[in-house]
Amino acid sequence: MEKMYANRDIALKKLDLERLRSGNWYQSNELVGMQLYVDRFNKDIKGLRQKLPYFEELGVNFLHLMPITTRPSGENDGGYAVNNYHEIDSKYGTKKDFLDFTKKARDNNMVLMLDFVVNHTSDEFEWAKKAKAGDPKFQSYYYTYPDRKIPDAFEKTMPEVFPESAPGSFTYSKEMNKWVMTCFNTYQWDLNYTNPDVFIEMLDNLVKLANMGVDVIRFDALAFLWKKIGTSSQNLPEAHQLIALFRMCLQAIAPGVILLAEAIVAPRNIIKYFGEGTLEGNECEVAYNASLMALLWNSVATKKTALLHKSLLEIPTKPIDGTWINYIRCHDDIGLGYDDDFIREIGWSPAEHRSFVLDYYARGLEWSPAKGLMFMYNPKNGDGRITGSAASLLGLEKALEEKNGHKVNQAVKKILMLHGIILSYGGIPLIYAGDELGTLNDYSFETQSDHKNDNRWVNRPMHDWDAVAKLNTTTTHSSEIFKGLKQMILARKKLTCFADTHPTIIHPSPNTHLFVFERNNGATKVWVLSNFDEQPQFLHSSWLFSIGMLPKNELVDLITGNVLVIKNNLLELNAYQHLWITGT
Ligand code: OTU
Repeated sequence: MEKMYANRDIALKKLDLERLRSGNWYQSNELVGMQLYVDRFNKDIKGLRQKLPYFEELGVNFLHLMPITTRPSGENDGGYAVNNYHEIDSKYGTKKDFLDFTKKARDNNMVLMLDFVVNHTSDEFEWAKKAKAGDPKFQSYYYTYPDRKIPDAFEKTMPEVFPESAPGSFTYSKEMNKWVMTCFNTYQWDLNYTNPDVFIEMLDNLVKLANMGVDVIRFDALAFLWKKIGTSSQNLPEAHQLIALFRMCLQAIAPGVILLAEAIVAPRNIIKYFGEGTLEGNECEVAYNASLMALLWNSVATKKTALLHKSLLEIPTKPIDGTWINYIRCHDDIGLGYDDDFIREIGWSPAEHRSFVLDYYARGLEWSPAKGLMFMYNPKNGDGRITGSAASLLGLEKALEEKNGHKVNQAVKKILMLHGIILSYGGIPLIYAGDELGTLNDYSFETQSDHKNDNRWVNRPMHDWDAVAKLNTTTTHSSEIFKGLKQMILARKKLTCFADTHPTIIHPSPNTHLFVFERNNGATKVWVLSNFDEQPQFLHSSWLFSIGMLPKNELVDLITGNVLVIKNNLLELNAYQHLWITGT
């Protein structure tokens, strides 16, 4: 660790100190993120650099770049099969291009997030190659077995991640004449952390990434770090210990760098990756709010907010020093990660309800406005996940096909409403590149040999620079979404009560179509209201009194600046309306 610290650039050490002194910088209301594929956005790292003004115009100052290091040439899971943790793949540019970019980003106060694929390497990684060549030292870096005895024992209780394209959790390697654990794709070999050498080597890789000038490190698939026969091999206590240990070492070397937990697991398990108050110790500062994401899609499909309210109120709250990444869509699928007990408590049957949500988004049914695809359907238990771009899932693609202006308008409102929620709910909002333009599904993956087995590519579009070029000259759905987002981002940055140092108070509303929460820093109070229904919905002034929104001289929507009128004791929200209300 001493050597690793010595290799850290002086400029980064200064930034570490500044950040330590400024408290929890990652909880600021001024942060607004965007996630993108460098090659699909604007070709390469240099191309990305040219587009810095684009981010500035929208108000984005936090970038999550999808993997850019070397990877196998065919299928590589979008770079999540890594050949090396710090060599930049030539299709993105050179190491120098990347270092220059991180410096430029620092100068522009742009925060950078990159992945650390901590659970597995590709089967072309240096260690995997040595293992294939028969070196026992490197075979022990992975879970390798001469026969099916132990793999069979593991597989009895291990859920399959990609049951359609990569069934089972082991792959036979003919070079080694052994079975190797592959929880994800067959070409992604799981690292064996029961071997302490693996931790030491991976710590070195982690620090090298931090020392390139990355501010936030996304721990990919971290729930899988420890495997044990007879368990699901996810969320095990030893996985938490390893994460806490990575964090402790990183804190000593690069205390300004923080970790993001990519734990797309059950709501009650996600918050464990903050690690606060546990024996294992502190883990990640940030976690994906996968529960909120999945619940929002549920509310869109059902037009109701009961499950959302119940879950948000009953899931234990995150620790005060932690924060969320709030998002609607990312490069992956949407899993129906709801707590079955909560579904039952509101009077629905979990299996039937999930089946309805899949019907709504992914079965191409005529009554649904959504156009999504089914991902990894498992007929054995009816489990399936959903892929598709935000715009297509929210009805824009169908509305455009039908040339139905009213429906286009409704889809635009839904897109803005969901983004309004992630921009005001406590945490870092992460916009998925393309969604700021309402980009539709991209079906070209179906004809590409290295993508056709994985329909998540339907929601990994090329950036639509033609739409961008027209933003200021023509009114289109793209320009409306972009403008609407820009307006909300601007308002967010002015509202210190939106910083995640202040609580998010959920107010389960008597109207089952509405979602209401309050942000409050003592001085300013803002009530965020969303109507998930396609009909107007109302709130009675007596309820507005009960949550403190009345009496006031005037109620103002901070997004548009409009004054709101209460008529006959009722506040009306029109279809998919989204408001940030303050009283004066
Ligand atoms: C992550 O996601 C990445 O986000 C995916 O793009 C990768 O394919 C995968 O890891 C392997 O590197 O299976 O469908 O939390 O949901 O870790 C997404 C469990 C995934 C998984 C999650 C994983």
